[in-house]
Amino acid sequence: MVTNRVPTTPFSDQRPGTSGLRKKVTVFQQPRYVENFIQAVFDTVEGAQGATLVIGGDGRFFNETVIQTALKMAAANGFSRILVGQNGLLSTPAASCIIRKYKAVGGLVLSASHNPGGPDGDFGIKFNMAHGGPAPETFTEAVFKRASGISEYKIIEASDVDLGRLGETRLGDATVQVIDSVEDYAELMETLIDFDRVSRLFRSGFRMRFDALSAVTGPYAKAILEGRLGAPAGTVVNGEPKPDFGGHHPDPNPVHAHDLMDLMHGPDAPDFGAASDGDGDRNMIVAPGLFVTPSDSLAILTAHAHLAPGYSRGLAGVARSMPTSRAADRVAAKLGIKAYETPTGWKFFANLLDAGLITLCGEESAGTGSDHIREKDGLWAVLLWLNILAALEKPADQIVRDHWAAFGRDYYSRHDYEDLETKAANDLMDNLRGKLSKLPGQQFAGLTVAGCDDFSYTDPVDGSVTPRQGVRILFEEDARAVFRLSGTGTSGATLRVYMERFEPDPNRHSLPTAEVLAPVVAAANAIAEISHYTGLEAPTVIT
Ligand code: G16
Repeated sequence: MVTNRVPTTPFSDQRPGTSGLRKKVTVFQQPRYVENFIQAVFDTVEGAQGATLVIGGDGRFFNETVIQTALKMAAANGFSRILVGQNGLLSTPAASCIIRKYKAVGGLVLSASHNPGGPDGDFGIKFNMAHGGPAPETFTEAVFKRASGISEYKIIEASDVDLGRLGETRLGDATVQVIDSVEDYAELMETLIDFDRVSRLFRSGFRMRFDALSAVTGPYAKAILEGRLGAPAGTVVNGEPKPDFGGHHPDPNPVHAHDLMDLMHGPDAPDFGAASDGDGDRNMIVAPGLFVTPSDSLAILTAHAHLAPGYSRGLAGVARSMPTSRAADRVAAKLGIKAYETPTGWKFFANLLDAGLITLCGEESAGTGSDHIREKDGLWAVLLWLNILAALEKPADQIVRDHWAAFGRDYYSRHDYEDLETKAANDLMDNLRGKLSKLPGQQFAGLTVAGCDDFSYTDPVDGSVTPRQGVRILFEEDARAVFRLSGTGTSGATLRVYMERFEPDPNRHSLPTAEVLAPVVAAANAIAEISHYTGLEAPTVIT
C-alpha cells in the first residue's frame, strides 16, 4: 500500500483550548485542516511506532469522515494496532477506559462535547494520553507549535474501513480492530457499582428517566440501565445518537435539558432523572422537584461513595475545579481527607489521580469522575447515584435535603454571557484584574470584599504552575464570585460568572436560589462592570 507524503501549509488557529481543538464544522472542512492537526498530534506522541491507538467519537456530523482520515493517517504514521468504536462511536469515558485497558499509547477522541452538532454546528479533536486522560498543556502546546510549522502529512492510499462490522482488517502495515463501543465500559462499571442492588431497586418499582439528548450515551445507557440492570424499556429517552443530536443542544443543564426538568417538576415525576452530554462525560442529576447542582452532586457522592463496592475502602481525597462550590470541601473535612482545588479543565485532575492523592473529582460544569478512568464520566455518576439510592433506601430529594442539613447549603448559580466580542471580554477581565488590589474592604450591594485574587495553581505532584485561571472575590458574608473566560467556545468569547453563598441554617435551605444570590449577582455586576463591557443587561444563559 502506498504511503503519501502530502505537502501542506500551516493554519494559524490550531491551538487546543480547555479540551482539545474545537471549531465550527466549516473550519474543520477546509482542505488539509484535519490532516494538519492530526499529523501535528502524531508527531508529538512519543512511542507511536508499533503502538496501539484508540479512535472514536460522539457520532456528530463529520465524525465518520474524520475517522476514516485518522485511520489512514495512523497507519501511515507507524501505529501497529488501531482500536476503533463500532460505527465510529466511543463516548469520552469509554475511550479513556479502552486506552487504559488495552495499554494504548493514547487516543483520538472526536467531539465538541456539549456544543451543538450538524453541518452548522461544532466539531472537535482531542488527544488523550496513555493514562486515558486529556493531554496536558505541555503536550497541547507542543502540538500547536508543530501545527504552526507543518509542511507535510502522511496518509496511506486505501479504501474506507467498514466501521459497521466488528472485527479486524488490515490497513497498510496496521491492524484495525472495530470494537463493541459499550462492552469494555459496561464491564468496568460492574466492578465499581453494586449491580445486584440496583437491579433490585428497579424490580421494586423504582422509576427513572435518562435523557441521552440524542447523543453518544444512548447505547451505553440502554445496554446498562435497561439491559444489565433491568430498568423498564423506555427508561432511556432520546437514546439514538444522531449527527445533529436531533436538534438538541446536548448540554445537560436545566436550560437545555428542559424536557427532563419539566417532567421532574411535574405531577408524574419519576423517582430519579438524569441526562448526559454529546460525548457522555457530563451528567445532570434531578430529584423529583429538585435540580441537584453539579457542585452538590460531587459533595453528596463524596459523602456516600463508600456504599458502592468500588469505593468501600474509602476515599484518598477529593478535588474540584476552582469555580465549583466549596460543598465537597466540607465533606472532605468531615471525612478527614484532603480537598484539592484545580483550574477548570479535567486534565488538571490527572496528576492527582495518578499519584493516588484523590479518588473522586468534579466540576461545576457537570463533570464528575473517579480514579477508574482519567476522564469525567456521565453514566458512572448516574450509576453511583443509583447505588447510593438503593443503599440508603431514601428518595433522592430527601438525600439532598439531609445533606444540606448535615453540612449546610451552598447556593450556587452560573451566569454566562455568550458570543461577546473577544476584545470586550478581554478588556473586562483586564479591568477587573487591574482593580483587585483596591477591592478588599469595599462594599458592593451590601457585601464586603474580604479578599480577592487571580487564581494560580501549583500542581502538588510536579510543581508546575498555571497562572491566571480566573478572578476570585470572597465576601465576608461567606459568599464568593468567580470570573473567567470559557476555553471551549467556537465563536467570540464567553464570560462565565460563578456565584455562591453558604447558608448553614436548615430553616433557610428551601429559598429560591435567585433570591439568596441576588446581592452576590449585584455585587459581581458592579465590581466587573459587566453591562458596561458586554453591552448586555442580563446573561445569555443562567444555570
Ligand atoms: C471541558 C473540560 C472541563 C471544563 C469544561 C468547561 O468540558 O473538559 O474540564 O470544565 O470544558 O470549560 P469552559 O468553562 O472553559 O468552557 P467538556 O465536557 O466540554 O469537554
